[in-house]
Amino acid sequence: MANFETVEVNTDLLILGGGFSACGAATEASYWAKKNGLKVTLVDKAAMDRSGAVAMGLSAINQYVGVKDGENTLEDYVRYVRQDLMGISREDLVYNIARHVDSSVHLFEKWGLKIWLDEEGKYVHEGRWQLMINGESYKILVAEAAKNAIADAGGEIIERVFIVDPIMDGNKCVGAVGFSTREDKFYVFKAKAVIAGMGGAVHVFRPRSVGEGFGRSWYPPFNSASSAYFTIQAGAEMTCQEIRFIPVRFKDAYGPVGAWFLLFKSRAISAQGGEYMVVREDELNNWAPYGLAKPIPANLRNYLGMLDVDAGLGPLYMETDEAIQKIADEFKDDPKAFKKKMKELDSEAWEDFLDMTISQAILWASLNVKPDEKHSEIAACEPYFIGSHSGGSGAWVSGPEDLDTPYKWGYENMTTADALFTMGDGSGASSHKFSSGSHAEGRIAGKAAIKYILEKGQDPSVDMAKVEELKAKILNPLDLFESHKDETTDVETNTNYIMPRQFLHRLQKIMDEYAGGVTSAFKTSKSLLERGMELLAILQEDSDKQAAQDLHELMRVWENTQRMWQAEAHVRTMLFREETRWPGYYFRADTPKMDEDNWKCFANCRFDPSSGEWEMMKKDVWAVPGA
Ligand code: SFD
Ligand code: AMP
Repeated sequence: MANFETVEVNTDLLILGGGFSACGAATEASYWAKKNGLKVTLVDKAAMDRSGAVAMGLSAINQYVGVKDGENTLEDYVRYVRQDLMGISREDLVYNIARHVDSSVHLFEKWGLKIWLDEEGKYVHEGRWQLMINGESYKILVAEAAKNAIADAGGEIIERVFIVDPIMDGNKCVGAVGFSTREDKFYVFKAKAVIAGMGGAVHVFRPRSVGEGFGRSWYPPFNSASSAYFTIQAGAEMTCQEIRFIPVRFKDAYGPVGAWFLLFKSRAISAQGGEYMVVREDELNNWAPYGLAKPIPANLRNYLGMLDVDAGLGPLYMETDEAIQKIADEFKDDPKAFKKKMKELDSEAWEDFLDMTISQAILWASLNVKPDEKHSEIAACEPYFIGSHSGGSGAWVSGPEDLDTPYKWGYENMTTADALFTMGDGSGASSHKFSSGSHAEGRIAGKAAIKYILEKGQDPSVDMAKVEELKAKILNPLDLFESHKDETTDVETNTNYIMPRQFLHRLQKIMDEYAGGVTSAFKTSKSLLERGMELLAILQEDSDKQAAQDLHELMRVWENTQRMWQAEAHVRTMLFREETRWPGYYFRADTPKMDEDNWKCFANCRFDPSSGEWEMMKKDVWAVPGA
């Protein structure tokens, strides 16, 4: 076996990930840990300052309820999310996050985040729930606060360690194992409670981008389903694994559309069909009552555009020039003011991407696009697993004790595996939390985990023989490469192993062609999914034949394996739910309609690590009274 030093870390609370939810958890938990003499340890595969989905920054905060200004109520937000997810959301969780999110945003502002203010000093809204920010350094700012809180409470931060598996003691999570991506070190974390905050998943499906652009995607390629894999391997119940998110984005560089639709009030059209969300409005009746909601649910906004593309009326365009002109025209009687407004709008248009998706600004420049002069193509991206946005996938977690929810078992955001909590993209069925809501949910989970440790915490009983087995399994790709690499003239072509990139292409091809990816226009069926399961079973067999030349490739191997488990949970749940509820995300051609009588429920699943069996189950939707 590769000669790796084993580093053992003992702590009270272990936070996995260094992203937005983890920063919330670290900031909150450190406060309570300091008060109670407990230790908090945070582990990130990258460097916290620039890790996770907000690494490049953001140009908006997409969840702010504005309760203090009486603009909106918590029930308003619960209703918005219920409709956008076609009736399927854990309203107790959405309510719980909505009542805390504004305080996280106020903290960000106190820590120095520039939130746009209007002449009266009020926040500038991109939309009803979204605020405009100068957010290029948003992550650095929020990470700094988390780092300070951990240091102040005597905790520790370990960066560049890739977490793979949970350590279980029966149904209790007592730690985690992983390896350094910089040194030959294998890490064993032992803890009284663990919070998985390692984001969602990209590259489970084949991306639209190819060749040297292969790594280009909207959601970050370095979020590889580590949270989902960790909670699945712990035997925790998962939910909404079928609800992938497909964002419509500026084509090829994945620039977001929110600011264009909401702030610039831009129209989206198809070249031959016109404004598809207007022209195809009748289609929305087929998806009542949710199809009749305003705003139109995100998946249906996609679907109406897809119908035009299927009809050969594409490409689709965002009418940026028309939108900017329309706003500036309000100043046309005053040429000086008009010129100033045009300049302002132009810089806002560029800042939107420079703050968040730089490649879109680069593509505009390289294609000589001036958004105030020329419209830009938009397109539906490949599917992502991001429960914090308009998707819903994640683990099934306990709700707040003070609500009459049927789904609470003592500690908020604890999974069905004891002492294992999750948040952000790791927790499911609580969509539309975005960066701010993920931070707030992290705070909820952080405080609840400390409460758990104070009330039920025990010294972790870790079976070191099992840990040795995990070490051997996790380092095996290095051994496999070393023992066979010299048998062929090209180390990447070998009958004894498969390289990470080769494995990734196989996974993505299966998902793209059988599970409703870009190539199959997001359509699938029972037969296609069953065939996909057959091929996934062979892929699973070959997964322990992945080889790694170095630490970087070792990380790539385990990212692949984590993605593969996310893929299986996804396909199993799409097979289980015998209807089409989210056209625009996926369409089951054999069950093309929505079936409110039989399927207005959660489709949950659970992998039993001891038997290796999967269990599928339905759970009722509980509605917040008054929402
Ligand atoms: O509009 C391991 N998001 C937006 N949210 C907003 O509020 N406003 C916006 O404008 C947003 N836009 C946006 C957004 C995301 C992206 C990618 C783009 C644009 C281009 C969504 C938010 O970013 C998102 O909701 C939150 O960041 C989710 O938080 P969280 O904590 O669930 O995930 P994370 O921040 O990605 O952090 C994950 C962390 O885990 C680490 N990690 N560590 C150890 N071992 C492993 N195996 C690990 N695997 C991952 C990562 O390094 C990271 O630290 S808009 O377009 O939607
Ligand atoms: P996006 O840029 O697609 O990530 O969206 C950013 C935010 O704007 C999210 O809160 C979306 O739900 C919202 N959004 C995007 N497009 C629209 C639209 N056409 N109508 C209403 N809300 C939208």
